Amino acid sequence: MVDFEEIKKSVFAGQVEKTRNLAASLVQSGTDPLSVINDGLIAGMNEVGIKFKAGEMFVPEVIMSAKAMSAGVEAVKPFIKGDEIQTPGVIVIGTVKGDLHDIGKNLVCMILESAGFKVIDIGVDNSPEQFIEAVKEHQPQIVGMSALLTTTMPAMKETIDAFVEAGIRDTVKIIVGGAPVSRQFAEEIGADGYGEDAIAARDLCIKLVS
Ligand code: B12
Repeated sequence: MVDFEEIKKSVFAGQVEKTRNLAASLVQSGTDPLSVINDGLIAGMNEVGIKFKAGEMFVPEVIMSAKAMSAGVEAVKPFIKGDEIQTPGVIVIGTVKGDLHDIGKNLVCMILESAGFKVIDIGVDNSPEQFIEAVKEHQPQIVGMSALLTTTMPAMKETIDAFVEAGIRDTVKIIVGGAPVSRQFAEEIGADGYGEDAIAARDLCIKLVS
């Protein structure tokens, strides 16, 4: 049983180099890289979320924790092997209008790439028009939208409505995710799928393209 306490603490404390080194040494000693991400790095970030919500942690500290988490993910990335099965597919993914939270989206991108998908990451704060432009340019099979704020969740529906309006809704599968998003919400707004985490997102995309 691997002890993830130390790496969780270093994410929580925003220790960038320490987190990078701990993540590297865990994978080098044979720990599953996805477990380092989920049980170590994300688990540490979840603690940050709790303290942030309680007003016991502030934005600069949260940003340091986010940086520590990203450094850990970078260290682990080379150890994530592509899936044996070829899963060809293009996905355009971004956060919706008004939402700057990109840590989760970046993780989803990384896991999808490791599964063989071509990922077009359009970044944060995308208007429906920007999603539509990206679809026209890259012709993906899947579009992924991420939202971390309850106030930006409606932008997901607005984007889907804009796809209908632009006549491109049926050309793509639309998937949504982010902490406040649920399967029920995804169904309500007419999305084709919901993924609760990066692994679920990968499995969903494989299912949608096969
Ligand atoms: C880090 C963070 C920030 C950082 C963001 C840095 C960055 N580059 O992303 C900073 C400090 C900038 C920030 C700012 C703000 N934040 Co903030 N933030 C967080 C925090 C602590 C962690 C989010 C995170 O990265 N989680 C870790 C990742 C790995 O998880 P995840 O994003 O959920 O992603 C996973 C899944 O959801 C899924 N997924 C994600 N996207 C997608 C997409 C698809 C298609 C699929 C299938 C799956 C999927 O897979 C991911 C990987 O497993 C959360 C608390 C929390 N616990 O969520 C608050 C939180 C989201 N923030 C919050 C708030 C209020 C804000 C601010 C408004 C604060 C302020 N007053 O300024 C601003 C808004 C900025 C903006 N316009 O977007 C609130 C939102 C409350 C609400 N109900 O809407 C939260 C919940 C904190 C709280 N409890 O109050 N924040």
